[in-house]
Amino acid sequence: MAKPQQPGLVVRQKSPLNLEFPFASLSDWLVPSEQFYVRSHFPAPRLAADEWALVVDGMVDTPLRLTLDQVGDMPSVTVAAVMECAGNGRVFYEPAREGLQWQSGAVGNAQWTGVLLRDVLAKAGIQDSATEVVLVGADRGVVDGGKKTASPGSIAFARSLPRDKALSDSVLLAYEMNSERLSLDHGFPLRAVVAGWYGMAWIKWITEIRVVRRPFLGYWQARDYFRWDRSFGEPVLVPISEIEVKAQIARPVQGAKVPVGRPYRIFGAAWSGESGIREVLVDTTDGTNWRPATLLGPKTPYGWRLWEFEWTPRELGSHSLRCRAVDEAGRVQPETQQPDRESYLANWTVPVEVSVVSDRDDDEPDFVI
Ligand SMILES: Nc1nc2c(c(=O)[nH]1)N[C@H]1C(S)=C(S)[C@@H](COP(=O)(O)O)O[C@H]1N2
Ligand SMILES: [Mo]
Repeated sequence: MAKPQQPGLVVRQKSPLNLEFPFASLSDWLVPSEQFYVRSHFPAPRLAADEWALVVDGMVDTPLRLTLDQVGDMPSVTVAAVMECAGNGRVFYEPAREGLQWQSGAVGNAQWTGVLLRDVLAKAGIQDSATEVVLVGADRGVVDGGKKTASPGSIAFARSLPRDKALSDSVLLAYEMNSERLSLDHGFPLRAVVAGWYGMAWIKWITEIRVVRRPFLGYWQARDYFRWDRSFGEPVLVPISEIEVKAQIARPVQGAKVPVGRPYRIFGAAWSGESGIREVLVDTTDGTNWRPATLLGPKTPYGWRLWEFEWTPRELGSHSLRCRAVDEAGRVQPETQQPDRESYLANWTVPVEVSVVSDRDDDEPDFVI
């Protein structure tokens, strides 16, 4: 049967450029770079490869200024990792939340090639008193400081990583995506890959690495991209970090017509931050009969898993299809919206409503695979 068409990216904002991957067109384990979502807070800075340099400073023994060739001469590593915007699925919040109204496609799995951040830090000699590593992008602009604070003026996009994450083998400074040079919109010439963490930590157009002793409180660390944590008693703000466990249905799409009495392939992807996926469960009735889907494709530490579930509907009429992932740490995808997450981390199950029709009514055979 025919594959669904590969429609283009969905434009969520023209300037700065924000594009969504149409999740219904998911087919391969790696999302092609031209189809990968783009999330930018400011217009992309055009950096000339021969003028670009990466400065490493702060709590280091030897501050560095590395050219792109010098980065390229270091040992390279390649990691497959899913990147998800913390705002993915925001459109499903009730009541509606402010911000870009992402559906299910601010996520993708790609192969990233570059150098380990820890190798760069080792060259500079990170001091014992350093607790965080701040990654700074070359893009900058004015942000609205909100009701209580004045705008800080023009500031660069920056986030910090705790020392242990920065020194782990899951953080890269990447110059290639899916075996090709990084494109402008994905961060040319160098971007961070923070496998297991939400996208806001994956700094694009990186030009500075600043090693610091005290927690970094930049705009995107302290005024945006945080959640409330109540495990300390009084609620405290914690910067968003690890990706929550989640499975999404790519097909069928909302409102699809599915022919009765024939096997139909429900298909999607599942991922979780620092853990693998243990299982994906699917329910085709009313949330009471969860059955395991088949996990497909490569299993890697940070890539997503594709999955499928064969469903032969027996009854005509409307059906809600649900999926739910459990990760290897035992974390279960919630079935309902969670509190304390502002407009982020929308990982609860979103049912796909379809109608089962008799063969004669089926006018959308393209969705049957
Ligand atoms: N310098 C810089 N890095 C950035 C951003 C940005 O606006 N500027 N956006 C972040 C966010 S919120 C996400 S989700 C990812 C998106 O990366 P992509 O555009 O390559 O998909 O980049 C992150 N890195
Ligand atoms: Mo994001």
